[in-house]
Amino acid sequence: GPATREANPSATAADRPIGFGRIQRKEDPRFVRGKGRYLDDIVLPGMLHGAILRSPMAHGRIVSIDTTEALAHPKVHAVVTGKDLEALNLAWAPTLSADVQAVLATDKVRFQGQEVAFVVAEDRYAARDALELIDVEYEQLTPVVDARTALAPGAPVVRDEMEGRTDNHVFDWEAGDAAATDAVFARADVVVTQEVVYPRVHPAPMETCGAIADYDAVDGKLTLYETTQAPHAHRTLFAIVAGIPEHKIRVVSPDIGGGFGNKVGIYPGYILAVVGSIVTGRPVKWVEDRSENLMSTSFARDYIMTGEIAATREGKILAVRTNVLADHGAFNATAQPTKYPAGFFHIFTGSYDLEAAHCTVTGVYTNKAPGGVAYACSFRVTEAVYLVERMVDLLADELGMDPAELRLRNFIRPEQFPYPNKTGWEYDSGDYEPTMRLAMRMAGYDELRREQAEKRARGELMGIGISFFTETVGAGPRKHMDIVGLGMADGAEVRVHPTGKAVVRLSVQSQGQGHETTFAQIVAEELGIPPEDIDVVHGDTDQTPFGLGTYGSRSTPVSGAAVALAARKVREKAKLIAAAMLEARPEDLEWEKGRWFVTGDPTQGRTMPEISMAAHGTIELPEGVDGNLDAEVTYDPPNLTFPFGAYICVVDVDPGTGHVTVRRFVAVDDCGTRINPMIIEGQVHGGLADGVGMALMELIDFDEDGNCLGGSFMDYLIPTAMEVPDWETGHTVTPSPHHPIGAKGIGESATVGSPPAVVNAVIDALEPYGVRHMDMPCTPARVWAAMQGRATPP
Ligand code: PCD
Repeated sequence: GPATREANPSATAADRPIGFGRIQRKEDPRFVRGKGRYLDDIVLPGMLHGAILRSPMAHGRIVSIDTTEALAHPKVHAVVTGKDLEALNLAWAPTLSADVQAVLATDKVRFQGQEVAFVVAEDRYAARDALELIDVEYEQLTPVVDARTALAPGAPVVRDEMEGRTDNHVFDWEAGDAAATDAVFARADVVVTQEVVYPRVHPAPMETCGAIADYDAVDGKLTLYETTQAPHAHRTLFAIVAGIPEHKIRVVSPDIGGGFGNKVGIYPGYILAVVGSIVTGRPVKWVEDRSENLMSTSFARDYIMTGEIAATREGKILAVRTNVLADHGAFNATAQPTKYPAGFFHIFTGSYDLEAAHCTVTGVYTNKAPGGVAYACSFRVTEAVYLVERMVDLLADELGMDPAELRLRNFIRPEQFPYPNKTGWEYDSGDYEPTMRLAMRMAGYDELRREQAEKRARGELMGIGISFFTETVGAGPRKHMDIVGLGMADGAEVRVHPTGKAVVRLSVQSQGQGHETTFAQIVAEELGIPPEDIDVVHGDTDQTPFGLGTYGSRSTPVSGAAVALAARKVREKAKLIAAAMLEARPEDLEWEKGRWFVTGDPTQGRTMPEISMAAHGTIELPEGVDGNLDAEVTYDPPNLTFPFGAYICVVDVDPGTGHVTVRRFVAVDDCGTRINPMIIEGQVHGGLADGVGMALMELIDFDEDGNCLGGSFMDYLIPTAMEVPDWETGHTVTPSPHHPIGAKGIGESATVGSPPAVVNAVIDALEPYGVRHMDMPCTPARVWAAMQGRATPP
């Protein structure tokens, strides 16, 4: 491979860094031994099992539900229907987007797979058997399947239960300056327009969603084990929805087998487990199966985008403009800050210095599953990056320019940061050209173009695709960003025990990305305590400070900052205690990792363990200093962080079958200060595989009756080691100026940045066939159709 490929040595104990660096993951000894404790590993005494009866059709009126036979099943303890929930005022629950969602359908079913009844039984098998004994009579209705026809006059109304509702309109939203953008477009030499579809996909984590509810009727306390990425937010919402006092709810998020945004929302199954436990007086476990996961929880994307890009003949990009039609399914349950119904889509100005930009987004209801989660994406950044990176490639094609050259000419320049873009963001820091040049060097870009020309002459189809992305992650300043009224800040608490070992408690939640290691490394870096001596506690609302949780790559930008600042508070307190111990003035002390010493006399110093023992010991503490070495911080970020990267993908397309092989993939990422390079590489590898999957294989599709065609891994294809190449990763480091340690997020960069690189490569390969654009996924059938000049098949 190329010389720039990053080595992957694991540090030995001797050279293990105290702080940032490549150390092995503290959580892996339990994971690689199969000793992780996931939701389904938890078995409580007397626990019952729940199963959900789901709608077989996309749209239908419920005529009657007969549960008599199911209730007569010897192992069944309870059967709950929408009518029962109505009596408890729980049939509908608020969503994260100020809409409501049916917990169990009462009037109509609005998507295939919707929750209709809940059975609680002795075991999982009996619960499933009893579902078949429930008799539901439906009157089938015409569904709204195509978002493009959802607003047509006379379209069936999905949400006819809402007072005065006569259409399927959810919201209109816009960003940027329409008039200024129109003016720039009017005087541009070149305008390129293209409809670009980001189809419906699904996060599909290895572990599906589930919950165990344990309601204690004696003390009124609810313990809820959940696969959740946001335990504290869930607890508050449960308190509000179920009317259980918040201090009587404990949410425990155990080890999580992948989240990818799928475990942000509160699903009917979670609420039903709670109802089941209250009704039966026993703990109730509910775990969805793969098809339930794919059909009913949290789809992502589903944006139909009409993009326009304006430029001069010489290749100066002037402006971008887009109209988006967003399919939100039957209930508006997307997760994003309240102010932004289209999430952070308005970062679609990309990495380019533009004169103007404008976007409008219209949301519609259809008879499909609700969700619209930020699947490996900071609230629609993925759609935005895909759109702009496709449009730039289309422009390059129109101008007859090399796509790398066009990007290099239009980047925001380093001296322009902090850069206010035309839709209201302030990019914190960036230096794009070196990142792009490194990727081109690693790929051997010019050599690749020569190889491509030779192959084309022989009739072989080779494509080179580029994407350069800028994300906005780490929501958010709380004055601008909230989710259902909860400001987007996060807490952290650091305690140093008398013997100098420490514990750090987090409000955020790992789903596999290694927080137990990296957050220990942040404390280690700040206090000089070895990471193995720092315990990271998360995933239990009784044990951790309040905060909004993990998604949108916000843990490092927000919680990571909270941890660094809490550790710095501890360090300052340690200074006062060390001064007392040394009989020196605090201002005469200097810090080196793990120790305060007297300026000019390094022999006069005290180490952290000495100081922590003294803090809890018998020496007289300075005025105002209490006897511990603890600190707590709730961090409100002043801005988001803006990671970026340059990706180059090389594909070969089989001219006989349309099959695409990703031969090489070069990814150069810049996430500012790097805490653990090994974990970062792992994050990038995972995201790249994810992106190849979306670009080539993954699709949640529907037939004209609204039947979901992606309800199993037989139909919803996700990539394996067979479909992905040996990744070639590199990095540059442009720290965030406002983050205490200069770190930006990395968790989603590769999923965001890679689909356009792959699709651009496929389209580049098809150039001899005159193909300008095709929509994802680039399956053999679709590539073949594009080669024949036919429209994309369904
Ligand atoms: N880091 C470092 N450095 C830097 C940054 C970062 O080191 N500079 C690291 C940290 O610390 C961690 C990781 O890395 O460990 C990541 O981070 P971030 O970026 O901050 O992120 P977070 O928040 O933590 O996480 C989250 C993400 C997301 S969001 C997603 S999708 C995905 C990712 O994460 N998911 C997952 N990754 C992962 N991995 C795994 N394994 N699993 C999972 O599930 Mo969403 O919104 O939810 O859709």
